[in-house]
Amino acid sequence: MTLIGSDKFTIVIGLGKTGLSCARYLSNLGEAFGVVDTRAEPPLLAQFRENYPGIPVECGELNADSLMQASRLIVSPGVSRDLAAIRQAEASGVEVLGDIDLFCRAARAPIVAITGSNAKSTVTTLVGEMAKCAGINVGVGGNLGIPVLELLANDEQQGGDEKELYVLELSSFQLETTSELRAAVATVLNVSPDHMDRYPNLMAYHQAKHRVYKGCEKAVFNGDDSLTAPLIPEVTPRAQFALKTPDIGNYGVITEGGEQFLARGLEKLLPVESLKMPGQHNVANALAALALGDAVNIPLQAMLDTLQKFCGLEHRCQWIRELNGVEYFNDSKGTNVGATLAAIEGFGNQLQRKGEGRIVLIAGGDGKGADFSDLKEPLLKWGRTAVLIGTDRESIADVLEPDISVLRVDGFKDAIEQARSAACPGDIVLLSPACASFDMFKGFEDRGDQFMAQVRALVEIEQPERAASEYSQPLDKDASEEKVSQDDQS
Ligand code: UMA
Ligand code: ADP
Repeated sequence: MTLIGSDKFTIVIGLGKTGLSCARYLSNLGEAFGVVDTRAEPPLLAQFRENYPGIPVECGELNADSLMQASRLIVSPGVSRDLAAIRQAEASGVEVLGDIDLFCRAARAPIVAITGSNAKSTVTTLVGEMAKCAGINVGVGGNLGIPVLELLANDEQQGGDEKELYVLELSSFQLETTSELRAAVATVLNVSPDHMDRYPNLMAYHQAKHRVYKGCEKAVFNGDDSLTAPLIPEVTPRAQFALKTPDIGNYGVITEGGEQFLARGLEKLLPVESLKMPGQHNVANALAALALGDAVNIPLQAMLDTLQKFCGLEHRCQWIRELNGVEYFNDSKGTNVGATLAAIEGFGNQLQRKGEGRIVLIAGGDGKGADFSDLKEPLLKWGRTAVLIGTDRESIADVLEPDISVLRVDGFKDAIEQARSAACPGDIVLLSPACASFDMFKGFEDRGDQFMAQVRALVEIEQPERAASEYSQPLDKDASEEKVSQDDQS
């Protein structure tokens, strides 16, 4: 890359959404910059050249000599800062940061910073909706989809529409390059293995997540997950949320007269029953949102009103339809084992209360180096069969067979057909892949949209003559000891 005569030159690494937002930001500030991308033909290259005709672009393997000419590198989340060329540039004194730090240097409103292996988007959206409901001018973005610098586009940079609060979903990838967050309140919602193709071990992933707490004014963490507890100075105020009776200052669930309530200390806030989001994991999410909202003074009534309206996001345990006595759910955003476990356990408990029905799970895709063995126990307890697709279907089959019935399929349409044939009245067909989607789809939304469209297109078939009870195994306390086999599906 040929440099313009300047001692302050930024190289943006990555020509995706984040790279483009950085380009727009730097270009508006009139700063000298160039862009590199490790791919020979990054998809946004043509758009970039059209928008920024004079800006140098270098595609293909990163060149340490080029990077060392810069005064700073802004690394996109999809690129590991551990790449040799980046490390070499850093060692030679080049500053390395990400778009989040760039944002933090410019943002003037308090930041709610949210990370975790699962529930980030749900909790980020909830807190954003709570703030909106209270009439607060809030910017919501980050890993959720809108690059953070885009949130500045209308205010700090251009002098209008000043935000009063930012609510940011931050991934471990983004946090790797973030040092200056200093959030008004920060949280790690939960930690379970994910992205094991990027990190050498769980500890490295955990450490990246915990960068969210750096310099925070207050911390919120999950009392049911010790891996989320912040390692920060004792003087920093902190609150816990957990699915148990809370202590003073913490958030939890109080059971009274057989009814459950969301609670803050001894104060009952809202019957759990009035939440629209399904499943116990969403009770935890509601408590986390309340704790975060309180930390930045969102009025309580606005938070409670929001909790009673918010139905959850698309592709997260989303109900699609009922057909021949079988309910279909889309949990395409279940892209890691932790998320799929939450879905199986949530629906399994529901079936158990009902006293009939099992789960037909459609799973598989790009496993990102995950260990799938934790899926076995809940599937033994609540599963009928697992229909497996995608690149890593064998790795999943390896941990389930022979105790759990497994059907391997090639196409998605076939997977839905097989799941439909395997399901009995009272069952749930659940797409919760425990894997990323990129081996077969454009993304989790594409996978979920295709699933919903194909499920909606299924036509009712004549009910088999035998009674539902002949098909469904009752779910009782000993169900965990039952072995589900092919024999169960006559
Ligand atoms: N890539 C290269 N070479 C490059 C640059 C990128 O091969 O030089 C590849 C990456 O490996 C990745 C893809 O291109 O496969 C996109 O990477 P990117 O950094 O350009 O991504 P953006 O388009 O900027 O989108 C990123 C987040 N993507 C990733 O972290 C991979 C988006 O989160 C986020 O919404 C967006 O910034 C705005 O903040 C997506 C995601 O999948 C939804 N996140 C992961 C997750 O949720 O599990 C962390
Ligand atoms: P993220 O942004 O962290 O991926 P989402 O809110 O998009 O989080 O949810 C991702 C997946 O995690 C979905 O499958 C959802 O059903 C599941 N999920 C949501 N909340 C929780 C939770 N508290 N614990 C475990 N899984 C959860």
